[in-house]
Amino acid sequence: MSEIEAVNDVITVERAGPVALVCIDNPPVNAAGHAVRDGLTTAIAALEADMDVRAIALYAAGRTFIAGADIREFGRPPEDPWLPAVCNALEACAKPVVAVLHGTTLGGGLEVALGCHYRIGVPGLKVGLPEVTLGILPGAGGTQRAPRLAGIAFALEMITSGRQVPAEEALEAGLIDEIREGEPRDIALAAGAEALEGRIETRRTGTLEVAPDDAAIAEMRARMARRHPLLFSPHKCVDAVAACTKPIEEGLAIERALYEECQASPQRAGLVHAFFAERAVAKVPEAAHAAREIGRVGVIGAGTMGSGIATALLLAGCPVTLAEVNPEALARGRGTVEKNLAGAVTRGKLTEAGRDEALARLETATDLSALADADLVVEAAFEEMGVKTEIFGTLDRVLKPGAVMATNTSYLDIDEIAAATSRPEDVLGLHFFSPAHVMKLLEVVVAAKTAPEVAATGFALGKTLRKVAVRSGVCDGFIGNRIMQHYRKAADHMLLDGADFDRIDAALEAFGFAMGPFRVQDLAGLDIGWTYRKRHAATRPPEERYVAIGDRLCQEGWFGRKAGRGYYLHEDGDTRPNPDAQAIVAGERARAGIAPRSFTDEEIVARYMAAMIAEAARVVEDGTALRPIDVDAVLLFGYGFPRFRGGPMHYADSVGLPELVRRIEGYAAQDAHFWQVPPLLRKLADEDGRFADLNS
Ligand code: T1G
Repeated sequence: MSEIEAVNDVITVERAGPVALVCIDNPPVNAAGHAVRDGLTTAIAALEADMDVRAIALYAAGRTFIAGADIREFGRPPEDPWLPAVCNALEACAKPVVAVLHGTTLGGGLEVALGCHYRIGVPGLKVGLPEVTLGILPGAGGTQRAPRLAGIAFALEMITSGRQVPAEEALEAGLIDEIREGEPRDIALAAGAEALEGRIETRRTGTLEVAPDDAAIAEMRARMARRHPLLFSPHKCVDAVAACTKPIEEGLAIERALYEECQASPQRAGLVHAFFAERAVAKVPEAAHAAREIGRVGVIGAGTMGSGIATALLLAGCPVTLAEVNPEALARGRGTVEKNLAGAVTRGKLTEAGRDEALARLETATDLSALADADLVVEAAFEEMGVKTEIFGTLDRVLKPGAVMATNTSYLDIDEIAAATSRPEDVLGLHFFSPAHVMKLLEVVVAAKTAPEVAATGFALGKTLRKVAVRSGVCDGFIGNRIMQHYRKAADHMLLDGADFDRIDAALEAFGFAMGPFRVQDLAGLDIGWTYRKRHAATRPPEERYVAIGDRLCQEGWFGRKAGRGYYLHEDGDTRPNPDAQAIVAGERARAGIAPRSFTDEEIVARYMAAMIAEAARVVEDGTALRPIDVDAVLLFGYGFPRFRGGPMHYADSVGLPELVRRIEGYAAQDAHFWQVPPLLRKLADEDGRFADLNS
């Protein structure tokens, strides 16, 4: 007869004769928050003292064993007992302790398991130490115990990459001792008995010898210096693992000191903010509505964007009909999809069989009537209102009732597109980013008449595609491109005033952006911005300062990488500033009567960020974005914003809002039209508030 006793709300102990089963039940992911740590500590102490208990087995309820420390507790004063103490108590326990792992046993969860004396994985288990992705390092013994089981080289790779290791690989590496089919509780019960009978070989990880491997450590130090020159924690991870050849107590003390340095770093705050941003964006008013069923998806337009969207859908398992009126363009589009899928195979993201299945799900058509059975259609045709309204008019006649009609427009008014149909409630924007099968961001643009369940369907599709879907209202450019247009102007102003484009790019890349604004434009094609500027020429306020350098480059046909030249020359994979572009810059400065002045890197970053934050504040203020954290997600996942800085709104909070107001007012002395303090920013600054206050 077994009896179950609750230690607290999240930990229970079940006694089955001499075996005690400790169950962790803290949904959704059994994070090791205070209650889990406290309950485990109490349970272990009680079981150790209980003469009737001779073996202990840990397992968890729900979808996973402990998925790590409770990240929400970061930045607050730690509450006893700490996780390292829990792991040490498990390891020191005089009775054999077995852990049964399932789901995603990550971070502190794996560290708890490493403190136990034997580990069994359920098929499908993944283990990992992803702390580095949060700007920290495994701080509950992971850097000391993982190398004792799996060797220094393996532990280094796992800890510095943060990757999830499948059960089979974990077994081969020695991180777990066996893989066993069954329910975690049943396995725990059986394994507890086997442990006390000596049928499985339990041992304390901390007592194991670790073979020194100075070469692996030196190699990883060099790799981290190359790959992550701006990041803090990857280097500390290597330092911590390097201490594992010392006696365990000494190594643990070094790990702890390094861990605390990481916890105190602003990068940790930025990376944790990014983690929550990725998840917060799903919390939208429409989430309460049931999404419509999506089977076949139609994609209209077989250009780069349409083919990329079709690829993303195929990779996610959706059947796709790619429609394009021009047969040659359609054939090229199919070729692009095939090339994209082949690339996924080369990168190891897709098997050859998976590629064949994906291609079998693809149909093509030159007539929109082929979309009659589609449940959702994404239009990615030419970016012109007349083209879009004609297509939507046709879709209105062809599509079955209840089909969702999405446009991938980047700038056009979706209310106007929706008005071309008799069912505007079924219309929304799904704004993908190029390359659509790679970029994580998806803006779900909810128009004035979009039905809530249609918006919910957009989010459901985002989830299927494993994208970060962010809700945006309708405006020129939606969240991302609207903010981008503004900070690019700030970059153009600096360029005209004397900061060279390569200097601006370099300063922003040193700040952490994946690419500076001029390099990005060369990559995307300078003609995109040109088209946009031409469309807005008629409505541009006369007092707006206009920089025509990009237009001049386009007039020469220098559209960037695809043309071999733009701001930069692109030759054989090599890029260097285009001297002709530099001459155009010099000519425009002279034409405007500007004596070029010098900018420090700091000033370049400060102005660029102030422009970004100002427009972002307006986007929040006018309701285009639901919350500041949505803006952060857009810039992080679609615009190469440095993840360790958390996004522009998080960064603004870290600079201090009164300081930002002062900066913008200072810049306004030269250009009062461009530099205006958004009322929301001023209000928060006056009230000593932060953008983060608006996130909940
Ligand atoms: N702490 C707090 N909340 C967490 C959490 C965590 N560790 N992990 C997930 N959540 C929340 C998440 O915010 C979401 O909440 C819900 O759980 C479901 O998550 C000492 C210090 C486990 C693979 O980094 O990678 O241990 O949005 O939507 O897709 O060395 O969550 O519903 O309100 O992501 O099924 C190391 C982080 C911590 C793992 C599940 N561990 N989590 O993915 O669900 S540091 C991690 C994940 C540490 C020690 C150190 C994933 C998942 P809400 P979800 P999912």
